[in-house]
Amino acid sequence: MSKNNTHRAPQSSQETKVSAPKKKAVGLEAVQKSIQQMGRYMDMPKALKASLKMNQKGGFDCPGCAWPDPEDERSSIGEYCENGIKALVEEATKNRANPSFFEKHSVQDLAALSDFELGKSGRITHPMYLAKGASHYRPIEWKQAYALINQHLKSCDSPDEAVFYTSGRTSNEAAFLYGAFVRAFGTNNLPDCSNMCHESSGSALSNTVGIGKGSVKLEDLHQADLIIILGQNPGTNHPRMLNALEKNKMNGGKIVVVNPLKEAGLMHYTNPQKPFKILSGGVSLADEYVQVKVNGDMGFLKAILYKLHQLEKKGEDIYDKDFIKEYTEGFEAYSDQIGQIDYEKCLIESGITDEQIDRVVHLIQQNKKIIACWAMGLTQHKNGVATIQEVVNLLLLKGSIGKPGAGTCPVRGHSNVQGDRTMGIWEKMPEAYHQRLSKAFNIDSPRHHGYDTVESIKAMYENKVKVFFAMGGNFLSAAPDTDITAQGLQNCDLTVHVSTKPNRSHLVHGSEALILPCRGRTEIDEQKSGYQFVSVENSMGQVHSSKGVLPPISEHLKSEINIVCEMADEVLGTSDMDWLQFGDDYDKIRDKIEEVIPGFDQYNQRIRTDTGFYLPNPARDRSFTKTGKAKFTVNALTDNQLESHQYTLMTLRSHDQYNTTIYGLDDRYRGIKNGRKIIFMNMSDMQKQGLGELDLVHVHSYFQGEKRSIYSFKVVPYDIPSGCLAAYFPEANPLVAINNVADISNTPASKRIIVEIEKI
Ligand SMILES: Nc1nc2c(c(=O)[nH]1)N[C@H]1C(S)=C(S)[C@@H](COP(=O)(O)OP(=O)(O)OC[C@H]3O[C@@H](n4cnc5c(=O)[nH]c(N)nc54)[C@H](O)[C@@H]3O)O[C@H]1N2
Ligand SMILES: Nc1nc2c(c(=O)[nH]1)N[C@H]1C(S)=C(S)[C@@H](COP(=O)(O)OP(=O)(O)OC[C@H]3O[C@@H](n4cnc5c(=O)[nH]c(N)nc54)[C@H](O)[C@@H]3O)O[C@H]1N2
Ligand SMILES: [Mo]
Repeated sequence: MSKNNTHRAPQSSQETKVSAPKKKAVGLEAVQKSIQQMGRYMDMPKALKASLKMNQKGGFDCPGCAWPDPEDERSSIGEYCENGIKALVEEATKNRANPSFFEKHSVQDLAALSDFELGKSGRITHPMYLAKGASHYRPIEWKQAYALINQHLKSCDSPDEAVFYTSGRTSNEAAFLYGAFVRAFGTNNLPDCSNMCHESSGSALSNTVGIGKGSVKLEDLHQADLIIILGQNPGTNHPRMLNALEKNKMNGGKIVVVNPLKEAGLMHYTNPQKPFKILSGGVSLADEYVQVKVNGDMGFLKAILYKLHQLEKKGEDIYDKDFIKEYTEGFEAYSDQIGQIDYEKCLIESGITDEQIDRVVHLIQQNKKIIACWAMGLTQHKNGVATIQEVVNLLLLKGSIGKPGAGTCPVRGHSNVQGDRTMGIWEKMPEAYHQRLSKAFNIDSPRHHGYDTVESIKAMYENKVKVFFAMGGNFLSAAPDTDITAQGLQNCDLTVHVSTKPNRSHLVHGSEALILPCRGRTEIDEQKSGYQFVSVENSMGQVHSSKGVLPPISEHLKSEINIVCEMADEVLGTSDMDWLQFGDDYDKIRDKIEEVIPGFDQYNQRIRTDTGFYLPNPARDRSFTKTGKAKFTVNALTDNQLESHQYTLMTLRSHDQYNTTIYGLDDRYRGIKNGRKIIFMNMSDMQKQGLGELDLVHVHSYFQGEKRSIYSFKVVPYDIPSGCLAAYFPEANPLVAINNVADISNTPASKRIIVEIEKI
């Protein structure tokens, strides 16, 4: 592929500056940055009005991450964080990508903008259409847009020639109806962002404790004796989690952090809402910082488990033997295997010393209520499912699940990604769902599995897909193997994006393309039956309502629900279901959800309470799997050894982005100003390669004999284990080979890319 592909974001031209990484997170500077963002991109009175309703009872759910809100007291000055404000500002911006914007800029022109500039062009105001061979998007009437979609869907030889993607911001109501429409149309091709995110957690947890979601509630974090945080950067990606960690510390809890990077938010937190805390300098978080190598977690966990096994054998009382006996199976096989593990190899794999292993073992030995939190640092690896199963082994040994202050805490990403899955956004929903859906909608829901994200890309690349439809998201930039994904999208006859803001997926399109603009979470949604609210499920399985407060930015916008209803009406016109009724009154959707999805009894009543309700969670009640037992598993130790000129590269988020939406060009906590094409590298590795700060390099990845490259990245010396590198997502995505995926979950292994560095 050439170096100038339009589907790869160009570099911003500003000069990059590097300073020492921060040792503390949040504090007054975060408040300052929030106010700055509001002032720059929004009208201030509107910004303040919206910020006071964010995450409040009766207000709207922050469109950022899925962290839960406190059930009791919520801060009256603002139940949000710096990055929540950035998410709000991004949606409620005063900038507009209106028809004259699209008239002025051809698709080619827009592709020359960086992702940051493209996003800052503002909210999309009208439905837009790119005709075959045309250079510019032009406005189109909604009716014509639906007719075009219908025409293309009808021209498919089979419903499986269409793919329907979902990003995780979509509400329960919209996701449920969308899933129903796609099944009524006749396919299960419902890839979603979760396939690239916590799919490994879902696979590992379903297999071991019988539910693919976490088991803890917010108050459990406050009460835990010990919280182990692996592969997660909450200071940036879930900042309100730091409040929970602060409470835990105040209650005498301990925190172990396992991460190749010493992320500021894991080390020290200054709560911006407590003046006393600001003056006193805040609270230290990590009691033990474990600097594993990238994907060294399996080695680390096995080293710990081996030592616990030895101590138990010596007669120390480490395991919760009653729990193991009553609630688990597979302990013998697990125990045999861990007793024979090569401990020295575990140390080499993890990069951790025997002394530090002993200190962590001591903490685990002393404490009974343990929570493990994790995110992408564990899931996006070839062995991601196995590593998470090993985390579960540790919790099971200590009986640390299904009791207060203990359990599994996969920290979810998008604000409703968990709800979307509950609602049926999955390419392989179980038979019971299909049966109930078929009855509720008078259809014959197709049973054969559909494509997940990676399979969709491959099918598009192989010309097996004619229509690609996306409910939100930025498929091109979020997906692995950017060049292959771009080709796949370009192979389609029609690509359709329901979006709020312009993104690169609009610019790398099928023969024809549509952008359908929708209302966002922050906006008032009025329909025939009056003002509507929607509902979402947070990271801890709590379902609550969300009601917008700002006037929609354009009268031409539709809600995602309206778009699904009107499209369904057009495409399934002959069916005997009245789809339009759902758009008039969202209570009617919730009634259907109650019919189809377990746990939503009296949905319309219970959702109208202040804090909503928790979904049933068998693991929380110690009712595990079909046999009733939780499963110990035997997982192989990793083998991550490389040749001396090779490195393991992880892709991660800066402090100034929301996935592919770039809020700004800085990464404050890591000391980066004005730079996204960055490679973080250990100083000794830089010396070995003859590299100085901000020298330019090309990076080449090698996978199954194929070479992929990214060009002209700047090297930054950083405290990262030797042999490991880090770069930002999505700039480094062209390096992630489409077949470089996690076993079982098929999640792209975007945290372990084997690369070589070429100095230029
Ligand atoms: N502001 C903001 N909030 C967000 C998002 C955002 O982009 N911006 N994205 C949302 C989404 S969709 C998600 S999924 C979450 C993502 O939240 P995170 O998972 O926290 O996001 P990443 O930046 O991918 O960070 C991964 C962390 O794992 C570490 N890591 C990488 N590889 C390894 C490894 O092999 N082992 C260990 N132990 N650690 C490793 C990295 O150093 C980094 O600290 O955040 C959500 N919230
Ligand atoms: N290399 C690498 N790749 C990764 C990751 C990684 O860590 N490394 N992380 C992966 C993860 S965890 C995830 S979740 C995916 C994210 O993948 P996606 O969810 O596909 O990507 P986002 O960047 O969150 O999508 C942003 C777009 O959503 C649209 N949007 C925003 N709000 C709304 C709304 O309310 N409604 C609608 N309809 N549209 C809206 C806007 O147009 C915006 O441009 O990326 C994955 N890709
Ligand atoms: Mo995610």
